[in-house]
Amino acid sequence: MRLIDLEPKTEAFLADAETSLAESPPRLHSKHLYDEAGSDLFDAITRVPEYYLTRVERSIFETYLPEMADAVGAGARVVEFGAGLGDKTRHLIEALHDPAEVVLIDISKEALIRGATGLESTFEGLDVTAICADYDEQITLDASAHRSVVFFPGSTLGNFTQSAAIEFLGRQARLAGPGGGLILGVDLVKDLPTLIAAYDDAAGVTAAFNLNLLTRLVEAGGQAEPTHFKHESRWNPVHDRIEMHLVATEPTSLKVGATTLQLEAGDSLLTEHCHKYTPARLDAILTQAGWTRARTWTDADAKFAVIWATA
Ligand code: AVI
Repeated sequence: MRLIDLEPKTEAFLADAETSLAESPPRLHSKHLYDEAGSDLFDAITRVPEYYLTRVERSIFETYLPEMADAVGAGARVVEFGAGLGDKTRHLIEALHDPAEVVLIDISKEALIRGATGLESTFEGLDVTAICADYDEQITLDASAHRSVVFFPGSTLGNFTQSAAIEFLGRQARLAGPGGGLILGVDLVKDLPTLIAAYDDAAGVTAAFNLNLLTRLVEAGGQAEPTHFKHESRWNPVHDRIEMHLVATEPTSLKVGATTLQLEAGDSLLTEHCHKYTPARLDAILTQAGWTRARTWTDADAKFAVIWATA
């Protein structure tokens, strides 16, 4: 395994919170949801009945992997954002026709090394490169005779604003180069009760995931009273997205560095965007980023889509 460390800057939570809580509306950024407790809670979210995304995407892969492998073609170089530990990566590599190389990109060196060594031991002879970098980095790969295919499953694109999604996919089009490909998992616009429940499950796992941000803030030295907040998932019809909020249930204050924020009952902190796509909005983003959608695989209820696009 070859490790390339681009030494991404991990932005300190408190410094970032000090700035984002002073914005209007006040925010805590979703990238901070994933400390150790948050990552475990997200794992638990993927198993609650209301959170259909992981289950449905998996079923699409199970059904259409042979078609995806034919679209990708033989001897591809697969480039995955995220540590590649999951079943999705393993199943994709298994299904592909004679894959040449896998390049894993992740901000966490530990997760990256775990993912890369796991893949290497599962697929003997597979060339594995691990790059420690964040999603904002323009990665350049060695020239290769192999077609590069970017793999970005799991609806993670949905957590980017529309402009950030275009920038990210544009960087991946440059990375893949002309003739390169993209396998992208995205969640689709659907009825409101299904969407709201997916982000506000009855067992309260998503609520715990969201509220964990405040616990983290206190542990890191900020001042906040987590019991003065409740979790809420809201639909924003202008941007076709679920927004996760932490809503004050009584007058309360937060203090982080030089920022003091006074909240009345009902005021909220925005913590995450989860965009849902229509084919038209997705195509607009892909086109602006330099991609053309060539195939779309979806489930019987058209809840989720995995798309194949070419650069
Ligand atoms: C990681 N990401 C794709 C999840 C989503 O559905 O947007 C994060 C999440 N937030 C609450 N539940 C799940």
